[in-house]
Parts: sequence; structure tokens; C-alpha cells
Amino acid sequence: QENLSLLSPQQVELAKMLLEMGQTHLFQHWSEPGVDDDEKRAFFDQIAKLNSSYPGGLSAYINTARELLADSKTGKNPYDGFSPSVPSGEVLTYGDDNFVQFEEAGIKEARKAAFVLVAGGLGERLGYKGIKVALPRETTTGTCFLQHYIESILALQEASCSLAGGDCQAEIPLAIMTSDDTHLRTLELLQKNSFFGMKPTQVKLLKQEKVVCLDDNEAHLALDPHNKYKIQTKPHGHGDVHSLLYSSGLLKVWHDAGLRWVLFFQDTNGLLFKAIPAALGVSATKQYHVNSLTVPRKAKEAIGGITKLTHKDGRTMVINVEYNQLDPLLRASGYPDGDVNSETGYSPFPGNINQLIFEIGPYLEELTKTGGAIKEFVNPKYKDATKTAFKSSTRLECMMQDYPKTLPPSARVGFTVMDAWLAYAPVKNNPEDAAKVPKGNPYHSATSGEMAIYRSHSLILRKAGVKVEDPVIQVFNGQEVEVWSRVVWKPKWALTFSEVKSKVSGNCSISQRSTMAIKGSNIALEDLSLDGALILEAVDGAEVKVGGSVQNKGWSIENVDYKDTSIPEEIRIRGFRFNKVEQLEKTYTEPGKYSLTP
Ligand code: UGB
Repeated sequence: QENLSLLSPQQVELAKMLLEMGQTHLFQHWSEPGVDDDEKRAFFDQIAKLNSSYPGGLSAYINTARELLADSKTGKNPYDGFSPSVPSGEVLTYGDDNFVQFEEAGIKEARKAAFVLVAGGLGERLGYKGIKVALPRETTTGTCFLQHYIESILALQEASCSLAGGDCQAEIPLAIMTSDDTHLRTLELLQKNSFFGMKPTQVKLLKQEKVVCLDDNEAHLALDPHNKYKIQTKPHGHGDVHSLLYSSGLLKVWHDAGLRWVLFFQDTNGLLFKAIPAALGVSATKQYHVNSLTVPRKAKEAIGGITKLTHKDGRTMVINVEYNQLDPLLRASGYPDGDVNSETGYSPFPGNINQLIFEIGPYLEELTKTGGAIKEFVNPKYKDATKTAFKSSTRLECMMQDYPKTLPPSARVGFTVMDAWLAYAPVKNNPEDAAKVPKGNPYHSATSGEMAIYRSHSLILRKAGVKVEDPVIQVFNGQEVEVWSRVVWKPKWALTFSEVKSKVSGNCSISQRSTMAIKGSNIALEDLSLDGALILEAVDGAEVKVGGSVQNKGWSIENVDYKDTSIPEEIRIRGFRFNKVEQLEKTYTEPGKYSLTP
């Protein structure tokens, strides 16, 4: 009470709210006025920030927490009354006519799209000390994830504009959700590299705030163990992206500028942009309000399963059921074996890769009603079976893919299934945990993430008629992987299957031990036989035709151990590095027509 005189009228209001919400304990240890006054003001600055960054404020947070904690204590199943079944979606086969048509439709729509990268996570499972978007997507060129994403968006922009007759001024916006853990380093990475070719005004960073921690089932806010004038906070999850897009006004700006789609993606999926054109084409053709990109999922794989849920009262929804909930849900609903593979070798429930495409109009309309709040959950670790005390403080969490949970049945929610080799290669697990993944399930490691890039490029070239030799099996950091020819190309060389086909002709072949990096847009391969390493770079305006036999000692692959700290972390987490013995390297710096036939 005596301390109230320190506070501004707004701070007094916040203090009253906390007392009304049963949070008296926060003030019990406060010293008399005149002592720790700065700390007390800082406490209210923090409260004000926490209050304004949560839709509905702290009182809404505490009320929701009490409800969810009570449900958790009684063991209430969040899927009570719902029974799961396998949904049907748009299943695409890479390279067939249907796929090519969707790709073309997607490229056409791309100039009306905005991209949102969620990159606020620390990547605890990976354990890498830097930010994940700064990791090389592959080490043949060393291009990091963020650079690759930006170059892909710029290539889409150009392809979409040239399809529109070349007279369009579209600049596809990119928003990046960061957190205190990643914000500065993400900004620095962009600034140091001139935004990787994007206009700085095209990129917006939205920082998510953490949410308050809770000490018990009554939702008493937890104090920081090291500072009695500070509330302990923890990340709220990637679901924050919706409230941030709304509260920042960015979604409205995009809507008012005539944009039609918003595409969400995660920090480390190096294959994603291979799947974007077709997936966007599906959204546009089927007029989906929500389209979620999926891949066949191995049972128990740590990705959610897209599931049709039918309630006893007749309601249905198609939604992601998180990996730790799918098995118990199935067991409780007449599938005694739970989450198991079917005769296809995969779970019947397609895997969520958190690549979501929303139509902006209906999305903005919905957020205007909800303020961007989405369904949350709580996951307290109890001390014992009485569920009365926690081992450590807990907090509410939310996931971006839960957005459709509150949509009316009239919303058009669909999903698109693509091959995992084309669309999904995340880097989430550290080498030790990856090596323990059950045989046959994907490792989701830096090793598998990079090898998947080479496999995907090799398979695409095969589809386009190039003879790419079979892979060999090798073990890196305890993980058995297929090693294909190390083929990579910049997004501006080709985004779609039609583009790849238009740049490859005659009899081309690539041996397994080969490396090929294409870093220019106008490089055509004609009757090329490659056995070694070939690195090609060309400025826009240089038209290069490459053919004949290229043979050299090439780049060999050396094993490295993830525990060997003399090797940079970015490399040793892969378990291999390249020994660049010999290569043919050509750089074309002037516009003009060239032919390379060694
Ligand atoms: N992220 C944030 O931006 N902020 C946060 O507070 C937390 C994360 P994880 P997760 O595709 O493999 C998801 O930790 O949550 C960003 C889906 O829920 O890598 O365990 C973070 O930077 C799951 O259904 O993944 O699992 C990263 O970019 C499945 O689809 C992204 O959010 C799985 O991803 C994901 O965070 C998958």
C-alpha cells in the first residue's frame, strides 16, 4: 500500500488487476518505500509489457491458465468427444502434368504473396550455439538458410512478374518472427549481408515476447529465482505469429496492398521452396482459406499428424494432432496399436511440416475477431501423482498450426501431400539424438538435412532426363545416409520442374562422386558428362551453354566427428566435410553468350 505512491496511475491500475487476480504474493516481500524503488518501477515496466503483449492482457492469461491447469489436473483429454480418422487431401506426384499445372498456377499467384518465417526458437533439440537460420543449408556452396530463403523469394518474385508480362512492380514481403534469443543475431546477419539482395524495406522483423511462468495450479505468477522484482518468463511458442501479424498492423498493410496469400515456414527446411509453387497453386485453384503442406509420416516421427476429428455432436475439423498426442488419441479411440505404420510403410496420418498457406482476406477477418489469440495448452511437470505441485514453473504455450481450431465449419481448410524427398529436410536434432532415431525414420539432423538437398536435386535432374548415378550408403555421426552426387543450384536457375527441364537437354550424365554447383540463371546443360567437380557462376545477362566431358579428381568426402571441437560446429554437426582436390570452376562476369565444352 505504501509503495503505491511510487507508481504512475497506469501502474496503479496494473497493481490492482494483479491483486484482484490473486497475485498478492508478488508484493509480500517488497521492502519499505525508499528501498529498491528503481527495481519496483522496473517490475511494473515488465508487467506493463507482459500485459500489452498478450491478447486480452494478463488477466485473460491467468484465467485461461487456471482453466487449462484444472483440466490438466483432472486429466481431461483435449480431444474428448472427438474420434480421429484419416482425412483426404490433394496428393501430388512430382513432375506429372497435374503437378506442373499447379506449379504454373503457383508462380502466377506468387506476386500476391507474403512470406512469414518463424525463427524465434532456440533450437534446444539441435543444441547449436548460433541462430539456426545462419547455418549452412549445404556446405558445397556454404549458403545459409536465410540467404537461401531470401534468394528463393526473390526468384519467385521475378518468375511471377515475368509471367505477368514483366511489367509488374511486385516486391514479395518477408516478415521474420524473432525472439529475445534470436532477434539481434538475425538482424546482424541481414545487415552484414545487405539483406542478401532484398530491399531492407521488404523485410520486417517482429519480435515475440515471452509469457509469464506459473508456480502452481492456482496460476500464481512465478518470480525470477534471482530477482524478487522480476517475473519469470518463458517462450510461448510459434503460435504467437498470428497475434504479432495482427497487432503490428502488418497483415492489414498487406491486405490493403492487394496481397492475397500469406505463407508461413520454419527456420531450417532447406527443401521447402521446391514445394512452394505447387502448394500455392493448390491453394489458388482449390480456393483454400487454409492449406497445410504435408509429407508422408513415419509412425512416431516427431512431426504432428494431420487428422480428421469428428465430434459426437457432428462437428468435424481437419487439424494437426501433435506427435506426443496422436498415439494416446488413437489408442483411446479404437486403434489399440496407436500410432503405427500401415502396409505402405507410413502412418496413415500425413505429417505436418508447419508450412501453411492462408488466404489473407478470411485470415484478417478472423484475427479481427480474435486479436490473433489461438488455442493454448499447458504441459506442467508434476512432482507426484497428486498433481498438486510442479517440479519447475510452467507456462501456457501455443502452436501456429492450431489456428484452424477456432474456424467455423464453413472455412475451407485443406492440405496437400508431397514427397518428403522434395519438400522436407529439417535440421532439428543433435548428432547424438539423431543416431538414436529408430532405423528407417528420418534423422532430422544436420547430416540428413544436407544429404537430402543432394538427393532432391539429383532426383529432380533424373526426372528431367539426366542420368544421375545411384547413391552409395555412408555413415556420418552414427547415421546411415544415402550419398547422392552433390548437386545444387541457386533458386534463380530453376524453381519449377518446367524450368529445370528447359535448362537440360541431350544426353547428360553425372557420376556419384561428382559435385555440381550452378550459381547463375542462364546456364544450360547440353550433352554434359560430369565425373568430378564443376562450379559455374554467371551474372544475369550471361548465357552459358555447358557440354562435353568434364573429368577431374573432384571433391572427396571426409568423415569428421561431432565431438572434435577443433572443427567449426557448423561442420562437425554434419559428420563430414569436403576435401576440394580438383574442380573446373568458371565465372562469367560480363553479359554475353558463352559456350563451355572442355
Ligand atoms: N519457433 C518460434 O518462432 N518461436 C517459439 O517460441 C518456438 C518456435 P521447433 P516443434 O515440422 O518438424 C513443429 O521447435 O514446435 C519457431 C510442429 O509443432 O523446431 O517441436 C522455430 O524457430 C510439429 O507439428 O518445432 O514442432 C522453428 O522455426 C512439426 O510440424 C519453428 O517455430 C514440426 O515442427 C518450429 O519450432 C516439424
